[in-house]
Amino acid sequence: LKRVADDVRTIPEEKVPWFPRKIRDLDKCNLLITKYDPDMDQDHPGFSDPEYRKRRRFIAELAANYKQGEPLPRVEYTPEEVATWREVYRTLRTIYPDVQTCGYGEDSIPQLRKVSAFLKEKTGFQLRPVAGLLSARDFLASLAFRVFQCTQYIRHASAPMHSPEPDCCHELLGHIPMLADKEFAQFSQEIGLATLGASDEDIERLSTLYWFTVEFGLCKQNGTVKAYGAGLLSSYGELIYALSNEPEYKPFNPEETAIQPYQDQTFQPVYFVSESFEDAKIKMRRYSSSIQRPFSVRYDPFTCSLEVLDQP
Ligand code: TIH
Ligand code: FE2
Repeated sequence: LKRVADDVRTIPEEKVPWFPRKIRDLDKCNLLITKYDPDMDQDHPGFSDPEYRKRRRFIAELAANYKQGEPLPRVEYTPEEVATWREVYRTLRTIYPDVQTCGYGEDSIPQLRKVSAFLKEKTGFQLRPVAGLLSARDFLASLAFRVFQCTQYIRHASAPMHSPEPDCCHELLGHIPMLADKEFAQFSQEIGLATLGASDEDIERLSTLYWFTVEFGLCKQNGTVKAYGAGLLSSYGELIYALSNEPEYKPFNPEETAIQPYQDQTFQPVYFVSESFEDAKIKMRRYSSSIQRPFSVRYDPFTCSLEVLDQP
């Protein structure tokens, strides 16, 4: 009887793609996408700058060697890198409240170790270094563990106001302030949990939803449309554009948003506006629970691992 029962149990599980179950498994969530790699992409602002490319390889190496639980690597930024940061920071500072914590300053790029400790106290999120753009499946899976895979290199000095790929300006000025918010942290983790073991099609839809919320989301607050997406908060160029009334605006509705084509070379042609952040959260939760999986997952914060329960 036991054998029969075991066989029955293994059938549906075979079709489920592998996913991390313990926080240590995130060491295996490291599939990089070479899309905007400065070594591969001729349109990358750093493509014809051998010094920049060498530096990127050095910082990528730090991330590639990292294992979960180790202290985060420290990067001694060069004066040129600090100058790029200063330009981005100063421009954004004109529109944001002052952030005088964990090493942020005009002349200093904060170290991930300090920022991660700060986040951990605020919302339980922590950082791990990543060498570049990750596959959506691996990137989103880490959110289920309240781990944010964070780049540590900086954008090329020739294009400070918009970068086609994530860099530490984007992470530190776009994502970190949002991840320090409890509601937003919860929202992010829930997207991550929904992706675990999901089909490629569901991953595609969930990463599109992530794109139009966490990265490029707009929402109303006291009747005014505001940006909360990290891709807007870190790009002065796109932020101004997104709030200019020039692009198209659509109401956030997960079924529709999930299938909206998007591109990452330049500004978005369309943005999705939520009635409130709370509303986005409720709608997203409803959408996630409609995804069919032969099991359900619950994150256990005491053991930093997942409880996987068979669906009755
Ligand atoms: N375009 C953003 C910036 O310039 O800060 C970075 C990115 C966000 C999402 C994808 S790339
Ligand atoms: Fe991002």
